[in-house]
Amino acid sequence: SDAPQRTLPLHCLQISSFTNRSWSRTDGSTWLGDVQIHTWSHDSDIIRYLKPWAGGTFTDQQWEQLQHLFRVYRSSFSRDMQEFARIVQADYPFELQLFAGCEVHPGSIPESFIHVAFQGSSIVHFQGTSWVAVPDAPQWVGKILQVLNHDLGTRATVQWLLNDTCPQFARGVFEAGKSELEKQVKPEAWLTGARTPGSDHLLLVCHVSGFYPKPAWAMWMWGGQEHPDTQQGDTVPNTDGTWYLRVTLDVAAEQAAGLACRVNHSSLGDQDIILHWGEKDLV
Ligand code: J81
Repeated sequence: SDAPQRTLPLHCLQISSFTNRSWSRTDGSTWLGDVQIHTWSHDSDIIRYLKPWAGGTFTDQQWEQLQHLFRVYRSSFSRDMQEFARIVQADYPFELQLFAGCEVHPGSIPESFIHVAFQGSSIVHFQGTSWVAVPDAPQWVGKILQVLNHDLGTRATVQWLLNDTCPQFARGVFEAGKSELEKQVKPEAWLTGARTPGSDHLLLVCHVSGFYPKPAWAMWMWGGQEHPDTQQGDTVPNTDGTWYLRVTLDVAAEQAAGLACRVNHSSLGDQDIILHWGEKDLV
């Protein structure tokens, strides 16, 4: 169909820890939106699928070619970074993080990127056809850029990975995993409350758990109005790929009666969950 094709960003994370001149480890993962699809451990020669559809629409041969490229890359990376560390006299231990990926927007060109961080701060990224330093990068980064940009073969490969491989792979893997990625899982919700020691206040907690996708809304309600003192928690992952959220409210004990928690999520349509506070919820 001609309908705009929705996709999700494809992200690759690499963490490389350099302990001393002769020892380092590199671990990697790939994500489609908030779903992890690959893991690549330091002690493994292969990039492992975490989902049966993690190969997307690539053929076995295409995937084997990529695996080979990344195996060469991983060992070259460790060697080259040790050499750079020697050139700029970096102190050990140090940590390098690579964040790379692409997002395919319907009807416009894909956006791809690679960012490199040293000791947690961004230093270098790939732009157009070459490596460039971030504006506030330390002075020594200049020396390394000269060497990096001298390697035309790697620059060509990076452009190919960013401009062709990544968008093609992202589209394919989204297509292959579509039913799982677009699943809707309803939340469960429950209330707990505890007396705040040394006062006549209650801390009420509305728990919302097991939902997918991530966006969810929960609020303490009083007389049909959103209670302005509601404290929003962060939405955090459960271990099974679903999400958990809680909202809390600190109230005087005598005001607790009549409070309710209201929950909305895409899986519920307009059937919000409404839970009324009661003494039974005290723990
Ligand atoms: C302490 C210093 C911190 C500095 C941080 C700098 C960030 C560096 C980012 N660069 C890289 O990640 C590339 C590292 C590997 C690269 O340098 C090459 O060694 C490697 C092998 O290249 C050689 O063989 C290639 C064919 O296999 C070509 O012939 C090339 O010309 C030749 O030099 N390059 C690759 O493996 C290419 C794939 C790169 C994929 C990068 C993804 C991030």
